[in-house]
Amino acid sequence: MSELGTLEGLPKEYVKGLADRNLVPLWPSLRQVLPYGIPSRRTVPVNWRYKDIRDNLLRAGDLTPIEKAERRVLVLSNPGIGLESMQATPSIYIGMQLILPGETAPNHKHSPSAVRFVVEGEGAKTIVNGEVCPMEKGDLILTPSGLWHEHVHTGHGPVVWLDALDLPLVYALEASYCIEGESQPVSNRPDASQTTYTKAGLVPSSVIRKRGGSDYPLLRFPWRDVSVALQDYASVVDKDELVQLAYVNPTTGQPCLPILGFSAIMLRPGEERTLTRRSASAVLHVQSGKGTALIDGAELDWDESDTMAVPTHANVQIANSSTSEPAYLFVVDDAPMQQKLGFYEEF
Ligand code: GTQ
Repeated sequence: MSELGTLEGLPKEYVKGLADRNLVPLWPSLRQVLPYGIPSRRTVPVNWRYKDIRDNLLRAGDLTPIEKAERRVLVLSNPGIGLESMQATPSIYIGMQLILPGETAPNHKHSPSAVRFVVEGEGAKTIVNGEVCPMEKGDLILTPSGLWHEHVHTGHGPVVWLDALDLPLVYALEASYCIEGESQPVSNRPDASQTTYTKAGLVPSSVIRKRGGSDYPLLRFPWRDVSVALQDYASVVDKDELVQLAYVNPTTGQPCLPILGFSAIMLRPGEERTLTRRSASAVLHVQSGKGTALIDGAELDWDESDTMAVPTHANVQIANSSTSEPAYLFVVDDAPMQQKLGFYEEF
């Protein structure tokens, strides 16, 4: 393979003449944007320990009233990309949000899609287009693009959840914006996970007949159901199979949001596993349990409610260090986007 020409190898007045006309030569940068074999990645494997986040988040609760924050969030920023970029991976924004008793994080809607995965506390609710979604530890709540959402807390003690948004992508596309609104009128009916979509394989017949309805029929996935489903699945599959279930739209079977994908992994007691190497980036959040991870050579110890970044194309091994208890991981990835755009790969 021949060496490509450099910028320095070109006459200065030529390069300057190009720049004056808003032109640049490709060949000095070609290998940077199209490296051989594996993409260049700035994202580094990192573990954000909940212990550290929690102390600082509670301190934010003292320092900044909700009225001065709108959303009281500490952002998990990947140091390889740069802290100011607010990217856990190139496409995934992750924040940890605190709401205190009596507070309201006011109603708004925006072009990026978000999900909440509840980390601790009881008594908070997210209202999404009038649907009241209770927030219990491990529950996943969707606030898709363009849907009104506000968070309220009428219980006791702090409530913390993890926010995952496709913000980096939407922002890079100069398409990210928000609209404020009055507090929503709420439905008296419990959320769809308790009423309309209570069992896998059963959906309202009218939805199927009309092939219409909401793009987001199910907004809340209670952890109670997910953990039982993982245990039931683990009890029947071969020991060498990864116990992982994907969160999908119950009327289409497709990923529940367009850009980011969500799934839950159960690691059996003592289980060690190499994950399939993929072109997608990911974030692993520990719902419960403790263990170790080896991500592109970086050794990380993880504990309950920790959160780790997985770069695109990374080699990942994870292990449950308990020999008596399962460990549960919540996974966010950008596979749905990569699949739609036609460059998703598994290696
Ligand atoms: O709760 O609506 O972490 O709008 C970032 C932006 C949370 C939210 C974030 C948001 C929210």
